[in-house]
Amino acid sequence: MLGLCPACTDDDSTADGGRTSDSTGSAVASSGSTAGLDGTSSGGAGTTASTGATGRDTTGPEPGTSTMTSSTGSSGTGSSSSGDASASTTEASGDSGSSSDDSSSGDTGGDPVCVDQDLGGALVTVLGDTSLAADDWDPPCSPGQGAPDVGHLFTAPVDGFFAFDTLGSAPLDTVVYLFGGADCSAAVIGCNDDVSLAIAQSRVSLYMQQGDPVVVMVDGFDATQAGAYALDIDAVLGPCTSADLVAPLPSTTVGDTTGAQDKLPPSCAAVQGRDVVFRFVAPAAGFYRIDTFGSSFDTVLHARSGQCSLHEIACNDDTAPGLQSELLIPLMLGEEISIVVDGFGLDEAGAFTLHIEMLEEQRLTRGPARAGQPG
Ligand SMILES: [Ca+2]
Ligand SMILES: [Ca+2]
Ligand SMILES: [Ca+2]
Ligand SMILES: [Ca+2]
Repeated sequence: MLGLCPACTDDDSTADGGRTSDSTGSAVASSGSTAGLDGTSSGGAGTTASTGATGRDTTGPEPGTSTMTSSTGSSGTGSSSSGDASASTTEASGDSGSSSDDSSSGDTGGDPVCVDQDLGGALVTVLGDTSLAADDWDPPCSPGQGAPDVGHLFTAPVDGFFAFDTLGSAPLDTVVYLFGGADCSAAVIGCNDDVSLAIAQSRVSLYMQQGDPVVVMVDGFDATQAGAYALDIDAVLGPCTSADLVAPLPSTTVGDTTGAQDKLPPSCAAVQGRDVVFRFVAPAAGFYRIDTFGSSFDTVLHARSGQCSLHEIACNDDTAPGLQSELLIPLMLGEEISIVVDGFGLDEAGAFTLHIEMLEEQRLTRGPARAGQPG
């Protein structure tokens, strides 16, 4: 979509749907997919991949693999134990309940099971075991296939950032991915294999609005990876942005990410990093330069359309000569974006300086068209 984002694809495999699922790979939406569930925005990721094929396991001896819409039938089978809102630990799917259903159905060619467990809006740690489940889905961000997987339906109890991680699942090498709807016919909107080079567990975070559903799939890296897992659901409740950046431009804003939480992942750098999110509304149509030059740490800058939507419009880790970051973005008059000042890893945090200026005022209707934007 937008140019001027040289680093965005460097590190794609760590943060983003890597489109590695074989023949049906077209289902993965193309934008930075570890993203927010903002129904109001024009974000491309959530809606473009409507085939429902994403993540569907096509390797097994499944008959009729072309009927991707079959997930409506399978979701919800034996899985409606909605948790309550208090944070706690819940024993999931262990022996009796849902996940044993799919172990009997999946391998023998039945419909793939999407939702093994309905968590409601509970911020819990789910303890489960993928070895009791079947291999129903393939992760779109890792090459591994053949591992059994367990799906969890989660519905945002309020607006906020939600993180889903399996960090407590060692030694299981997990992959976590999110279907952006109440069942697996929805597009995959986020996927992570490894949190870092040293950690084989996974974490995906996104902004959700109250009532937004998501299916959190816990999968293994490959066919050898099955066993006990801990899926932790955490939240930073509240609005998408912490402050507005307002004209006049150029503007300089100082802040500090030291005490901030990790809310949104960039597509072009480490999955985890403490961040501060600003709202910006373009005062005129033109090209804008946004940078963190002068900041005290290794920054990452990324921007989403609207209120922390799925649609990442730009991402940059380093712009020479240092480790700070720069974005160049064309914006329409009145266009709203969320600017994320992030760090390269959780240890990279501190005082930052954020500059915004408009480089060139233009009639963007005659310039490069923005995907998904009215012309
Ligand atoms: Ca699987
Ligand atoms: Ca992994
Ligand atoms: Ca972050
Ligand atoms: Ca950097």
